[in-house]
Amino acid sequence: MFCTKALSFLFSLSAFASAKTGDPGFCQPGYQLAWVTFDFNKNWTPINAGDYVTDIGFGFTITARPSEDGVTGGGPRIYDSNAVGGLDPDLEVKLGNLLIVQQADSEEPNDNRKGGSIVFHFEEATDIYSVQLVDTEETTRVITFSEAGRVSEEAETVPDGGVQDFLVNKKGIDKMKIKFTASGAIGNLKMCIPECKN
Ligand SMILES: [Ca+2]
Ligand SMILES: [Ca+2]
Repeated sequence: MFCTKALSFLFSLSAFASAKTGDPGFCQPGYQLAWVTFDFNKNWTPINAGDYVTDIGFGFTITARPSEDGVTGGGPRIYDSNAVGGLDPDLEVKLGNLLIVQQADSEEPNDNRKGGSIVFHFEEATDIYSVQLVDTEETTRVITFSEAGRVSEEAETVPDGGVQDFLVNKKGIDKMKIKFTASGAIGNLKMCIPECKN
């Protein structure tokens, strides 16, 4: 399992995230709340718009399963929300890279109008604070799997061009599935990662 020492950038963001969420006590002792984005992998190699990602090295792998009209490159595709003039202006929310389920009839990145699922598979049971949802338009479900079982919750609809942190607030998650009915994207995950032992 990676730890926070190697993640000074995430580390500083995580302090900001804690301050912003006002919940510094969420993680257990020896763990720190980290704001994991999809802009760089663990080796600080930039992740590019249009890439399909399955493992960026932060303690989980990602898979994507499109519903009708979508495609998967194994994992979700990257949409650069800082760009302008992309295929879906609703996703140009200036939050760096977003994860999307790719629509089949577009060569350029575009989230599938008929939705699909993005699933995070955690290497170790992980405490998840929140997941950031963008432009979901219709019903989105956040489904978590842990030793305690499966919990499926409905996230509030995020309007065109909107951004919302969905509060997951659950411990010991093995797997988390975000199920979009229509369009939608994921901006970040706030999760607990261990501090390094010397
Ligand atoms: Ca779209
Ligand atoms: Ca939209």
